[in-house]
Amino acid sequence: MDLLLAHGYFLYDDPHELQVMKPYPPLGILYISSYLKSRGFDIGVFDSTFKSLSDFEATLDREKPSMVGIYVNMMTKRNALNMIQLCKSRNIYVILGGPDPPYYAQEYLDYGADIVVKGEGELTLEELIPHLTQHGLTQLENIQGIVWRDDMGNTVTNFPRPQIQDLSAHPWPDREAIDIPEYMRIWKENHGASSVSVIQARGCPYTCTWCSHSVFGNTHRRRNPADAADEVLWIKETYNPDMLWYADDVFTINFRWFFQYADELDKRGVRIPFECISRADRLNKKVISRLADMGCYRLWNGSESGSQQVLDAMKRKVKVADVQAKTHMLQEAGIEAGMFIMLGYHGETIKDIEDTVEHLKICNPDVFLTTVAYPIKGTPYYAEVEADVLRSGSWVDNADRDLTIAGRYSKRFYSFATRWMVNEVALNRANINGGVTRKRKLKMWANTKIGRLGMALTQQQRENQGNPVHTTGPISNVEVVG
Ligand code: B12
Ligand code: SF4
Repeated sequence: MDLLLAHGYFLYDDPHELQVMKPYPPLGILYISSYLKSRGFDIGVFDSTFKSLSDFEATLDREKPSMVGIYVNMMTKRNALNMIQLCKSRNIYVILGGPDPPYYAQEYLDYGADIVVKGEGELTLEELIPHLTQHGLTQLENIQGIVWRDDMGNTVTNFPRPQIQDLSAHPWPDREAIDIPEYMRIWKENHGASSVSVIQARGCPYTCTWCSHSVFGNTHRRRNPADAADEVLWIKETYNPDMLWYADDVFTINFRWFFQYADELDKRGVRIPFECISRADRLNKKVISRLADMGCYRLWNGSESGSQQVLDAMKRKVKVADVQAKTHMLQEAGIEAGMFIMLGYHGETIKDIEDTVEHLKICNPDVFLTTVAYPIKGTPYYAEVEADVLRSGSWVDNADRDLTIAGRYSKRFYSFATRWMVNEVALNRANINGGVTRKRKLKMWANTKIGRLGMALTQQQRENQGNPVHTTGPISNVEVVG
């Protein structure tokens, strides 16, 4: 085997993911696998999703790869660090890729990784594998897109690698290397319908300050619509899932492409219900109606805040009123409206949170998820709050999602704010849509009061203590389903 590709998402070890139970395979390593196989390499894939760290260890001992490539994002970092150690204790070269390593290359190299790849992995690994086989970790200076250590122990960042020009010239992700039916089974068992993911474009040119662009930069490249539709036809013929999940950052970003793609699906007679993400400004009546024809049953809109001031500070480039209008338009077309809400962004006031609650009540989404803002290294948001970023413990022990910011409201404050928001919106929804018992409504009402009271008390505590350094941190995502 030339290379074993792996990732560190262990579903059964993650209590939060076990509650959600919506696993998708890591498309990045599957793209890399199919490309490298098409170039004649012998590639293995360790899909950690349904496995454990000891399964990984056993795979290393059985397959004895000379190189292991690991996908790392901030959520899987801790597991990836353990995997690095297991590889290094067996003298295996470790190459890292994905969104987290580029801005922490030094730290990952210190931890034992041999090479960090920035950006897309396909072309870099195609060059790196034969190089490592022939020259080991020497003479790496001409390989674009990597960070490595020279003989003197200096960290060297090579020139970036140009991005893949024609995504459709590359093979589809290597789904056959992993157990897609098991993903579908888990979905069906937990949600009544099986789902398969697909991605038709890479990168997003928008500027939301907290969003990580560490892999694709600010570029946007689309696959050709016929090739994209062929893959979906193949998915239907091979797996016949009940649903699709488009992992694209903004699925309807380019209207011309979107309508051509919809036509290509029609030509092939493919209509699989799907879920996707977009933005209010990339939706209109015609797009929404076509989405509905195509089988879109839920569209997620990164709404983030009901305060225009906060949205502008985030450089989100959307208007609150537009989000409200498009949410209603989606629902009128029979598409469920999902919303992502972010609390605790830099400069957000209580009035902004109140505006967000009002905004949610006006939108009346079918489902919304909340997150407390956290700064991801490499983003403009991180740069803005960097001086106040607090890390409890060492880099090894926590990820960017655990970072806290001095001077913010406390974690408890946001926990109460979320309680208030979720129940206030649910109560409003119950009043509009009906079908909720009086007892249940009373409970929601009580929770709105507890939430608001908690906010006031935690705020008061902060003021009584002379506004000392308080920190925010992540709270679990809350889902409200109508
Ligand atoms: C779809 C998606 C999800 C989905 C499903 C995830 C899945 N398994 O498919 C859901 C909604 C569940 C999700 C959840 C979250 N996500 Co998400 N997600 C994405 C999204 C939009 C697409 C992922 C994808 O399929 N990309 C397509 C493939 C082709 O790209 P890729 O994976 O990056 O792979 C390429 C390179 O990275 C590289 N590469 C990859 N692996 C390797 C390995 C080696 C060895 C090498 C050399 C190279 C290499 O080559 C690949 C091909 O060119 C990305 C953004 C994006 N556009 O990538 C965010 C993204 C990965 N998510 C992100 C975040 C923050 C989250 C959450 C934490 C959000 C939250 N608040 O809860 C959760 C965490 C969930 C978890 N447990 O991991 C961040 C990660 C930031 C970071 N620094 O880690 C991203 C980058 C979004 C962003 N722009 O900020 N996510
Ligand atoms: S949050 Fe969405 S729209 Fe904004 S930059 Fe990121 S991917 Fe693009």
